[in-house]
Amino acid sequence: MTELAAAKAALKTQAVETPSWAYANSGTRFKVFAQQGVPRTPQEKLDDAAKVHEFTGVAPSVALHIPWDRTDDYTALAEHAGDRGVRLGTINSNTFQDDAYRLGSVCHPDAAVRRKAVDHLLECVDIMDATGSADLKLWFADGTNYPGQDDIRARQDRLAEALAEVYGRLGEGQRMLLEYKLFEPSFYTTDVPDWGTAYAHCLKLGPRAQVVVDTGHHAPGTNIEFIVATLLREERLGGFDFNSRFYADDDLMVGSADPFQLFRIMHEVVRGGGFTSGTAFMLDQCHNIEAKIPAIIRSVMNVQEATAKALLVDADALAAAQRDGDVLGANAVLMDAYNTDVRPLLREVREEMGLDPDPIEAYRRSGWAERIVAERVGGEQAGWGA
Ligand code: PSV
Ligand code: MN
Repeated sequence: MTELAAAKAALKTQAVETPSWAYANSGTRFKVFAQQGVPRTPQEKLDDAAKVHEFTGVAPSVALHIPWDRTDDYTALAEHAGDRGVRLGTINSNTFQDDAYRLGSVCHPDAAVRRKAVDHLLECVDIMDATGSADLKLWFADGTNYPGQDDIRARQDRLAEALAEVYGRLGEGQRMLLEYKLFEPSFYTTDVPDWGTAYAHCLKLGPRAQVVVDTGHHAPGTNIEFIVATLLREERLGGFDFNSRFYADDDLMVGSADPFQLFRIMHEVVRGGGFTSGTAFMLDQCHNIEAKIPAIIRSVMNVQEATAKALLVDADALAAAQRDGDVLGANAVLMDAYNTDVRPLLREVREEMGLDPDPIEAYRRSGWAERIVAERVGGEQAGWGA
C-alpha cells in the first residue's frame, strides 16, 4: 500500500467521540445564551449526535455525563442510539455539583461525603454495564482554596482509597480514565492537577487505569505533545478530551486557536501507535455563542485535518534528518506535512466513504437545523447541570 493509501485507510477508521453536553445550552458564569432547537432530553442529544456522524462518518459514539443524562432505562437509551446509527461511549462522572461537595468529593475530610461520592462512581459503572460503555471518565473538582485548609497528603490517601474501590468494581474490558486539571474550581491546591499525579495513581491501580489529557487543562506554554509521547510510551494514554483554549479551560472548538498544536499532538499519536493502542479521542467542548451542531462537525473536521497532516509526515525522511543531526532539515520535514492542504484528500476520503465531501454544507442542506427549531417547542432545554 502506498503511503497515501495507508493515510486514507487510517482516516476512514478514525473515531471521534462527541460529548452529549456539547449539544445542550452552556455559557459562562456570567450568562447562558439559550439557543432555539436545543435538545430537552438525552434522546434528543443523541439525535443531534447522530447527525454529526451521518455527515462526517467518523463520530460514531457519544459520551454521557451523569447526572446530566440520567434516565430510567439505559438499555433503552443505548437502543435509541443504535437505531440512529451511533452508540453510547464514555460515562463521565460528576462529583462537583452537589452541595455536599463544598470541601471536595472523594478527598473530602468527612468519610460520609466520600462514601456518597464513591457510590456515585460505582453507579456510573452500573450504567456502563447497561449501556455497554467501556470507559469511566473521572474528573475531580477536589482541592483547597487556602494554605492549611486541609492536609494535602491525607487527601491523596483518600483519593487512592476511593480509586481502588472503583477500580475493583470494573468489569472485564472496562477502563478507568483519570483526568487531571491544573486549577479550577479549587485555586490553591488541586488534588489531581497534572499528568504526573494522575499517572502515579493509575500506576498503583493497574493497567486498566489510564490518564486522560484534556487539552484545555494545562498552564500556558505547556508542551502537551511531550506529555502525549510520554504517556503513550508508558502505555497509559487512555484518551483525550479535545478542545481549544486561550486563557484557561475555555472549552472552545478543538484546533480553532492553535491548529499547529493539534497537529503536533497528532504527530505524537501517530508516532506512538495511538491509533491502535485503544486511546479514546473525545471532544469536551461547550458551544456558547455559535450554532452547536455545525460547530461540532467543524471540530471533528479539525481533528481529521490535523490527523491527515500527521499521517503525511515522511517518517523515514524525518528519522534520517534526526540521525544526521540536521536540525533545519528535520524541522522542515515536519513543517512540510503541516503546511500541506489536506482538504482535497479529506474530500476524497469522504466520497469514498459514500459521504458528501463537505459535511457542513451537507448538514445545512439537510434542513435538520430548521426541523429541530420547529419541533422542539416547549419542555425544558438541557443545559450544563440540567
Ligand atoms: C472539567 O473541567 C471537565 O474537563 C471534565 O472533563 C468534566 O467532566 C467536563 O469538563 C465537563 O464539561
Ligand atoms: Mn474534560
